[in-house]
Amino acid sequence: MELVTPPAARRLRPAVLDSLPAGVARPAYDRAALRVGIVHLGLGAFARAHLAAVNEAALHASGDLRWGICGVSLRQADTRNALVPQDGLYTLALRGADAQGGLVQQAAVIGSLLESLVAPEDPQAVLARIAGADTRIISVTVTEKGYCHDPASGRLNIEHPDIEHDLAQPCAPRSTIGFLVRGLQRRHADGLRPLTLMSLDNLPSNGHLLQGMVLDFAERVDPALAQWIAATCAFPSSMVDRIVPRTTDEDRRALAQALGAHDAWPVLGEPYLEWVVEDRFAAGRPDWSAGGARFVAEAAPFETLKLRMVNGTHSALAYLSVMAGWSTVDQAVAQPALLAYLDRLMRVEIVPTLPPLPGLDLAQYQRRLLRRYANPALKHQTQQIAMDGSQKMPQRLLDTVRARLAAGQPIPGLALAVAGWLHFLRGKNEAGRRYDIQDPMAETLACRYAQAEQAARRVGQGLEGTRAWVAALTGLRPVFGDLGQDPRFVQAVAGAMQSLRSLGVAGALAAAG
Ligand code: CS2
Repeated sequence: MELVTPPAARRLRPAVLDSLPAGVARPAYDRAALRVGIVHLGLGAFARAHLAAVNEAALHASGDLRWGICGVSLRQADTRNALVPQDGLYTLALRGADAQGGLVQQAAVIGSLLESLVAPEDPQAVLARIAGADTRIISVTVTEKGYCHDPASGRLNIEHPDIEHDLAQPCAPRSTIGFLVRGLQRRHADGLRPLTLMSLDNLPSNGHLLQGMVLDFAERVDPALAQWIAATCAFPSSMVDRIVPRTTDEDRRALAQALGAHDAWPVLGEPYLEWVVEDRFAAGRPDWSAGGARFVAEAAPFETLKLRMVNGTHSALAYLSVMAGWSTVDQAVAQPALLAYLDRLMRVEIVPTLPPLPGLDLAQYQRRLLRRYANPALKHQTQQIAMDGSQKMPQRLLDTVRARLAAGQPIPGLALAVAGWLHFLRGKNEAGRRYDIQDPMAETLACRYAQAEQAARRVGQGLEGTRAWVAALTGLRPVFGDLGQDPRFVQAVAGAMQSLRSLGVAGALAAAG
């Protein structure tokens, strides 16, 4: 991302806060007295538009200044480089549209990010923060691939090069799990109190998943450490929901106009926000309910709802749209055939697989979701959602497929979504425009794709050839588990694939209706 360099005098920073336009919210608590109580791994746009925003509301409501955030970037220095001259301040702009389609924007300067670290530059500083006496919560948004796990089974992939490295090298970890366990190891050795490790990523039972991986790694380092973690640290699961598109230079320019100050690293999001989190914390927590969080005993039903309805349809629409050349989500859902497909996919195929959530009106949830997708102010790129499919498919679409097949139910819409992903893997859209497959398993996928082409050539054209092609790709166990061995699945995906190939995306969607 190109950094727009502003005239230094008008850069967003504490000294300009008083001169911002009246409608822009800003920190009203004593920022100088704020202490780091939360270490956040994965300082991307999502965490800054979600956790930090909710935390900001809690700081305002409670005045409890133990809960400042130290943000850690696991790879790049760009966020830290942009935020240091701003003393950690940045703008969150929530964007929607009025009835006429005009932009409606609510901007707030967030102040709870006290420190930004770049892990590869200074892993010791990160470990020291995790092992800090005041640290009570470690939160994590490193995206699906950041866990170095096997997506189908949810278990730590101990052959991952970063995990191998971190098991061998205690002092300078590279992976999220390595940092967590090595940091906890120090806390344990120093006799410090246990803390809470909280995943905010789009993974099913994200707390349990994180706990399983941390314990697996810790067990290999020192069984006594693993025992201490298991007995004393908390791993609440949570469901998080807010659409946060990648910020563009155009967004930065527009925001500079609105603020009268230049923010080099703002975040944009939709006004909608949900956070349902299990109320199991080992060393206290802020009262995030002030910012809209809901504390529950069991988050799993909410996670399943969100992963299948929101993320499942997001991925389905992303692959089909990239192929068809619809570059943003609002543009995609303006296509009547795609909208009708998503409506049916949810109503007919996904909803019957959901666990009961008393009081939830699913028809209303679905209508609201489609309205969120239609938000014209977000310009959410379908290519952005299409990233990392190998890590996303299992919990977003394949678990739903499994649930339906187990109940003997048909899967035409889900099969079209899966076929959409496989089609997307060819690396060029229907107009012949090429794109890169951004996926941690890109090499494996490319190799499988070539094998699938070969397998299809051997069998010949037509549905038989397509079935062989689909069987070769869905035989990839780290993604599909044993689904690739289920002829009902392979058959349904092959049918959808035939339709995509012969009719194109628009034709296949029309035929599906
Ligand atoms: C999206 C999510 O990029 C993606 O894969 O599906 O980031 C989605 O926008 C959020 O989970 C919404 O809460």
